[in-house]
Amino acid sequence: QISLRGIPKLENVDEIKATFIRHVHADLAKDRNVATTNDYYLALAHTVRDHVVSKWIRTQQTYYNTDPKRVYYLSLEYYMGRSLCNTMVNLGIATESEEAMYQLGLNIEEMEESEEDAGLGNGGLGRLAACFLDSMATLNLPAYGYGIRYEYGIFKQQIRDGYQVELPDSWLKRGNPWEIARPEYMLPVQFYGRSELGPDGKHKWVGTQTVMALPYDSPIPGYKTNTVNTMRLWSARSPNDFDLSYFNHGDYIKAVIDRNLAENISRVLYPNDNFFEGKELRLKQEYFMVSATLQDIVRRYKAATFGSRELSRKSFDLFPEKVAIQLNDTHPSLAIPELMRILVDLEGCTWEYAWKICTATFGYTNHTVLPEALERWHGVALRFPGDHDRLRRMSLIEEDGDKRVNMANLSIVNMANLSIVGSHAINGVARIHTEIIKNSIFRDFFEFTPEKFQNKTNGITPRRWLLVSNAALADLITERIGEKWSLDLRHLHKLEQYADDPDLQRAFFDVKQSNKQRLATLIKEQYKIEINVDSIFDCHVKRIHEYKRQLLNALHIITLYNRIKENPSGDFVPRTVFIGGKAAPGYYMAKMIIKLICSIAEVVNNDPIVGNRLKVVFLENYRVSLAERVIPATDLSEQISTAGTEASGTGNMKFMLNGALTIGTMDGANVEMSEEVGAENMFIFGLNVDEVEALAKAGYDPNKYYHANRELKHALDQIGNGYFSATNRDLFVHVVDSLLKHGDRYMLLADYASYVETQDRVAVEFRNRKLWMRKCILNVAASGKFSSDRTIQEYAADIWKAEPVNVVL
Ligand code: 26R
Repeated sequence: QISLRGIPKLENVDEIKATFIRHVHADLAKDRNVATTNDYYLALAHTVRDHVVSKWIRTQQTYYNTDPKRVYYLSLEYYMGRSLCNTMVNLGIATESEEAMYQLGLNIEEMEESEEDAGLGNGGLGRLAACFLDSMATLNLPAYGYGIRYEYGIFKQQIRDGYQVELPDSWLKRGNPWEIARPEYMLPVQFYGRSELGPDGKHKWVGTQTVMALPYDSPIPGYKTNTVNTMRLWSARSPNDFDLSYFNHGDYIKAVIDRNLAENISRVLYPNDNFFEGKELRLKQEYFMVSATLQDIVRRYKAATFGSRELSRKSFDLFPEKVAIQLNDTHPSLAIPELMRILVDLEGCTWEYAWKICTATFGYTNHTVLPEALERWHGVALRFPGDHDRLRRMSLIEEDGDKRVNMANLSIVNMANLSIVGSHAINGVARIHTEIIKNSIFRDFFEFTPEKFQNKTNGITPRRWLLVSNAALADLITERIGEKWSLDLRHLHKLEQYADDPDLQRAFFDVKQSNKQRLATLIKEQYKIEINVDSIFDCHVKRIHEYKRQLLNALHIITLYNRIKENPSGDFVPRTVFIGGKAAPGYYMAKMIIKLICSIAEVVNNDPIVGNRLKVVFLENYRVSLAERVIPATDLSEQISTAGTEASGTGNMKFMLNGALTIGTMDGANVEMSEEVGAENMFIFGLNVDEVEALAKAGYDPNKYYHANRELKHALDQIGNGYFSATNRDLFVHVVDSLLKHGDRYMLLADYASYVETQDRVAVEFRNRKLWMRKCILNVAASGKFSSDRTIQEYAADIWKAEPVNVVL
């Protein structure tokens, strides 16, 4: 059996065993009678970490000695998931470790399951940052990821009585073996205060409150390379003199207790996805991260010795040649005014010179076009939260007289506009998305500086999303086409020639079937639901949002259910619909959609007439580690956002790489996927962007579709009249109203008929196993474009102008 994870070398296995046992004893002070699975996980993590550190140190030395242009990725989110298996795979010690644990009589999979997800992200944007770190290291780019070490990541979702309940994610409670605190590099961050003109004519920022930023470093090992980069996350710490007034007044206990106030800054990730909430604490998080990071970047720039005879650089002329900073959406874009402040107020540069340096340094990536997601910081709202009267009195447009603009309150900062003017490159994340930002939301800026705008279609790392999560498929591919694909995913094209090969089709089918079996077992254990592994595994997993149209999926489920009820002996292709995702805690409609799906599941799954022909599963607490189980087991990937709303999507790519077929709209990266694989090998449906626009312009009336389509009307009536909520018949009235009475903003009704028709084709084609497997293979073969290695190469060449650095051990 050829395995990309490598053939175990016996001396390495012995070494791993010895180191592992030493860690159980020395770090955990336990023997085999008392050690828990988590202890074993920690011991193995430390063993693997031992293998990383020499490469890590060597990489950082090399960067210091060769002083290359460095890339800084700034993000408020990193959705990393688990590190153990990923680190072993990237270091090439996965098989050895497995063998070592096996020889010790331990179950490595169980140990891996003991690791908490690092859930420091909401969804797409945070997971993209994690994939980019993997690709930057694999491509040997001298790169750093900077962010916040939230004590609590994205909340843990529980479903109680069909409703989402949020619980805190205390992911650090049992320690984090992948981080190292670096108190020696702690930095001060200033808040509040005012600007004063000193006698030297310089402006000084005085009367501030200080919060300390304590860095925690985690290694980011590249795949099949010596490069190990650093992710540096800041944790807020109170300075020793935090509340001097209390110390001075002798209230020592109160002073110590209040240290918490400063440390709240890095307490918790804001769980909003695509919804801007102007909270002061969030703005503090953004500034905290940016200020600490820029101090670090400037320090590193100044300390460089290579290529400059100065021991410490004093001129900033070379700054843009040595530093590229990428802003992951607008969240870190206070970096622009902060670098201006550093250069002008602290370093004595002129405004014009500083501005040149800034624009040459920054790049900005936009990840959404939804207007409610755009960050707009309101000066007054910020200082007086909730004081609506004050806001009205101070509003920009004075209500009386001749409606003059009140200049004193021109204090709304549109962070996207700031990011655009302060950067030399602005990019969208899929071709269609880039066209939309150029033609609509950023049109004025595009007309002003068209040369700044670029497209960088997203990608995913094939390490985590194939090698780690679907080793069986990875091995199968390698058996056929060799192993070059793992470093250059375009090599997958070589599979195309075998699309009709019955042996490969059978092998693909077997891998999928065993992945489905594994997921079914997990579901059985957790929810006591019996799943038919021969049914279509139809998966819709992503954050719950109206624009992602989980509700359209629900309408289809109801339609299938009604058809079975109307024709109980009919011939139906069995289907299991999996829907999973978190709703933002304050997003009422998203939470009601979860409740609706759970209510439909309750009815469908317990109806004896339905049997094993239709099952509905709401996957609780969908997250990176659960995605690694669900995606390899999927037959049909749901990517059904209203055309023009999903910037790119990256789940779509993960499913394609794992041999699922896609039902989707012409939105985001689906467009490019269909271009790569051919529209005939996907299930494309619904209105395209132009048609959505035209319909909106002509006046969209959802009721027209409601009255014209019997099955649609039936499904909506059932939701509205309590068919799925017998104990509270009005429960879902608001859900139906959002479609029929409040305009159906995302045009579900307009796309319903086309969606259902296309789902019917899916069912027919699924029965034709040869045809289905052929399409699966063609999809995998055509997924090479969607490697984040390709994406990162484009960023490096077109935006960062950064070169790889070879690390020699
Ligand atoms: C709180 C507010 C400021 C906020 C807005 C938006 C917080 C978080 C977001 C997340 C958005 C920007 C996001 O995740 N966008 C997704 O980015 C992915 C990576 O580019 C895309 O694939 C996906 O289509 C897009 O929705």
